[in-house]
Amino acid sequence: MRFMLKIAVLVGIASALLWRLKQEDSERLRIGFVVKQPEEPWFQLEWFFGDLAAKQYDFDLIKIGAPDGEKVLTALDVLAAHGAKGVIICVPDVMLGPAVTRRARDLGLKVITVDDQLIGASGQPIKSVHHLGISAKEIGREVGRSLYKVMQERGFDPKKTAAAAMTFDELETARDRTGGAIETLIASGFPETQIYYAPTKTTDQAGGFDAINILIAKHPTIENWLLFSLNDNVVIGGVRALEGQGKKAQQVVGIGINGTDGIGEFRKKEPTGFYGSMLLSAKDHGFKTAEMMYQWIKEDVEPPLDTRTIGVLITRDNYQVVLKDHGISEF
Ligand code: FCA
Repeated sequence: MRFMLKIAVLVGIASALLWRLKQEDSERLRIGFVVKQPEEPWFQLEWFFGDLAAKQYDFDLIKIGAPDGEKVLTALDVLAAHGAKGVIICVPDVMLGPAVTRRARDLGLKVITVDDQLIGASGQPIKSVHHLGISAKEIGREVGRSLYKVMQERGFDPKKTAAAAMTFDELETARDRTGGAIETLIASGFPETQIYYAPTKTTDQAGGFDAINILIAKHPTIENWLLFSLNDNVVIGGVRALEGQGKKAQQVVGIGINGTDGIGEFRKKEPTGFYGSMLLSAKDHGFKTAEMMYQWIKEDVEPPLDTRTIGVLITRDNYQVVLKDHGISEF
C-alpha cells in the first residue's frame, strides 16, 4: 500500500512538473524573422545577428524564408499559431503592404519591416509601419562617386566608356540606390548620354546576367563598362555577362551594395570586374531589429518609426580589415 502511495506521489510530481514546463513553453517569447531571399548571404547574415539577439535576450527567433506572397501570409499564420507576438519582415513584393498589415493585425503580430518598405494602396510607403532600412540615396551616391574615381584612375576614355544602371524600379530602395549613383556620376562629369539602363527582372545574379547580355548586344563598340545596381549579386551577374563577351577585369568596374555577397569575388586569386561594394550593417538589420521587437513586446518600448543605416566601401584592398571590424570576417 505504501509502495502504491509513493508511486502515486511520484506520478503527481512528474505531471505537475510537465504541466509547469508546458506552461513556461507557451509563455516563452517568440519572434518571427521572415525574409524574401533566404539563399542570399545578406539575409543569412541578418538571421545570424537576429539569433545573437535571441540568445542575449533569451527568446526564440523563428526564421522563415518567404519568396512569394502566398508564403508570406502562410508564414504569418504559422508564426501566430506558434504563439509569436511579433515579426520582422522583408517581403518579396512590397505591394503586399495592405495584405501583410491586415493579416498581422488580425493575428495580433507587431511588425517591423527590414530593408524593403511596404507600399500601401495609395502607391506610397506605409509610414505607420515601423521600418529599418538603408540610407539608399546616399549609399548610391557613394557608388557613383567611387565608379567615377576608378574610371579616372584607370584612364578610361569617356567616349568609349558606358555606365550600366541595372535597375529594379519596382522597389523604392532600389530606385534610390541606382538613382543616387546616376546623380553623382553626372555631377562628377560623366556624360549622361553614356548612361544606359538595364532593367532586371530579379534581384539576383541571373537577373544581372540577363540584363547586361541584352544591353551589350545593343552597344558592341563600348570598350569599358561601369556597373551598378541595388546589390552585389546583380552586379556580379553583370560582370559574368561581360566576362562571357571577352571583357578583361581591367575594362570593367562593378560596384555593388551589401558587401556580404561580394566577398567571394575579393577572395578569388585574380581580380575580377567586381571592384567593390558598399558594405551594409547586417548587425543593425538583424540584431537591432530583433532587439527593438523584443523591447517593444516585453517592455512596451516602441521603436522609432523609421531607422536608416549607412554603408562603407570595401574593395580587395581593405575588405579583410573592415569585415573584422563588423564582426563578420568568418562569414
Ligand atoms: C534589398 C536587397 C537586398 C539588400 C537589402 C538591404 O532587400 O534586395 O539585397 O540590399 O535590400
